[in-house]
Amino acid sequence: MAEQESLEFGKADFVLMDTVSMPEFMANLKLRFDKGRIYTFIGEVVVSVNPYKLLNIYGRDTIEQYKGRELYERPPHLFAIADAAYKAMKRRSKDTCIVISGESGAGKTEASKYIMQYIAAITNPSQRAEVERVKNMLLKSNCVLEAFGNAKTNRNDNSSRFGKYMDINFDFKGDPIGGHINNYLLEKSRVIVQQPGERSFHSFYQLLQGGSEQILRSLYLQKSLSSYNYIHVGAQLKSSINDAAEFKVVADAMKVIGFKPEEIQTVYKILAAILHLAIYERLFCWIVTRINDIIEVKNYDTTIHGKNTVIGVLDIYGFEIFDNNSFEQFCINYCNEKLQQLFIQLVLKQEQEEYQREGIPWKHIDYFNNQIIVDLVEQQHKGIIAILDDACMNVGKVTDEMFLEALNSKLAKHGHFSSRKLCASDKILEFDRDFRIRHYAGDVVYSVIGFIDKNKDTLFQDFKRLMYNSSNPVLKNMWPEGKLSITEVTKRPLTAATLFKNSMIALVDNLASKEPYYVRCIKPNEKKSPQIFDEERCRHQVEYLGLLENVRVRRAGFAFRQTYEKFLHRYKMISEFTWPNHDLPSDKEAVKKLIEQCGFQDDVAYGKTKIFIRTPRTLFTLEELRAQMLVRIVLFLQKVWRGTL
Ligand code: AOV
Ligand code: MG
Repeated sequence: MAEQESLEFGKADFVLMDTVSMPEFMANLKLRFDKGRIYTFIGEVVVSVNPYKLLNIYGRDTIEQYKGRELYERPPHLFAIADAAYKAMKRRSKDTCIVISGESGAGKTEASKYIMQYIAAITNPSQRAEVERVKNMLLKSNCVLEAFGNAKTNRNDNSSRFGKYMDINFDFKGDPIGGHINNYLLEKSRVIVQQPGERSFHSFYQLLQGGSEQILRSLYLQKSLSSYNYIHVGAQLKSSINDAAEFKVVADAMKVIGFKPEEIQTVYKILAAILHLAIYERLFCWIVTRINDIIEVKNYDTTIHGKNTVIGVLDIYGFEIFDNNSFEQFCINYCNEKLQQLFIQLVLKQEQEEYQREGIPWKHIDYFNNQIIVDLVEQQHKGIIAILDDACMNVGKVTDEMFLEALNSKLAKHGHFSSRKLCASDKILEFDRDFRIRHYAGDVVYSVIGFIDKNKDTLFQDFKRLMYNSSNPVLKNMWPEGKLSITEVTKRPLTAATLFKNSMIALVDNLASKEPYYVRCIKPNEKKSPQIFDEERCRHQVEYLGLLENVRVRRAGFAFRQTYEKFLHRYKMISEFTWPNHDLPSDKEAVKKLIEQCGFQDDVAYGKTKIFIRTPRTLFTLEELRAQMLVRIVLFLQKVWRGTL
């Protein structure tokens, strides 16, 4: 258990609660928030409440207190989890990952930055210049990506509008030697449309407000924000202008004036470019690719230097509900369902299944399994994405409303799906333009408007070719498919939703292949206030994050397990019954003998193939005993060698 701070700060680990109940959980969470203790453990999971104020708990002195210490030796902190992931990676050559989840504005991005700062601070003790350079680049990449990928929303002034998974590669010494960033679906529609009170990506404002006169002049830009529609949210004016008719009038006028047909074509292409905003996303992906080119590990020879291991840090857009939810919110919330499913799989499900398999007495702990919602979205042929793709595949004009009808006819009976119908007696008159998903974190109503277009995400091949043929090498680089021939491009590209789904499945597979550490972030209120602990909002998050179930599984469970064979391999020198070899009937019996000799029998359970240890302290003591024995063995061998024995 975590080192106990003074009791006035509440319990540092929820596992220590007197009774596992929601009121007690909430009382502890609130007490700690009020006292500025924003982190609390559930075993190895860190629960974090956004303080909405700067706390003096991330400085060099705090880093020193966590460096190299065991998770439970210090009060709960992000640094404890970062150190645990780092140690696991270094000691056991394990790839690890830190998964940070929580709704929009809960503090994920800030947490990911503190974790990276910690890792940077504790590595490279010998100050190798090359490692310092790599660390600096990894830290700096955050700020570039935030400028281009974050924006003010109504939920968060610095909301991530893309998902980010960053691998940090370490050499055999445990020093960072490079990294790789995967980015997920940027909310590009924000460039043209923002909801009231929201902004476009930070980069636009930064350029206009911060760019020198000279730079702005060279780009034909004015400093005044109000000059640019996309970033100046004006009143939506109703007008009687007939755009379609005007289009023809203007085209004719251009011809008359003497514009060549190809020039007019180019004007339209450029207009299309701006409308499609292909470009902003391309720019963003290009920036990520450029960063990756620079930070990727080069010339690492594993035969000379040993294994190169990885710590992954996942900071993705949090679950969100706006007044108006569209395709992007659908993807973002689906992504959060996938991460919740991973947490359930790894923390709640597999853990309990293992106890059952090993024959450890276990009373099943119930929890809500959101797999049903994941299936609703991603199931082949039947899920929402499949139905959307079907609609997009249809030749002929398919409208968003037709897609909604298809959803309704196929999913009407699904417990987590509904769509409002306007009915007169038994007859359906028309569908409203939205559908509702009962997500694990709450109900969200999505407007279908734009789903088809955003999913198709078509860009004309002519346009791609135009960009590819640009004399500007950067532009050319952003549009590599422009070089494809007509025959090569006739293949139908995957839709945006399917690409996103595939990237989510790959992400989850990747995370599941590593040793995961979790940070579960909670947003204390909707007002961004450091004072308010909105009990209802917090309880809701504790509920849907499954934190109480997490405590229950953890409390009844065991912190550590290992096969008898491996356990003996590591600790057999502790007991004369097992060192150097045992003559007991089985490894299991030998482990029992060793444990009893150390007096830990009340803290362990013996499974069919594995020993289970309840508290980490027992493990630490075993480690200490092992270290003492190793010293004695070495001294003994030295004496033998010197002939002084
Ligand atoms: P998010 O990443 O979870 O939301 P952020 O990490 O951007 O949320 O946090 C939102 C804001 O809360 C930050 O800009 C800070 O003002 C404040 N904050 C968060 N954590 C801390 C902390 N540890 N100390 C002080 N202030 C903090 V989103 O990206 O919207 O899902 O898509
Ligand atoms: Mg964020």
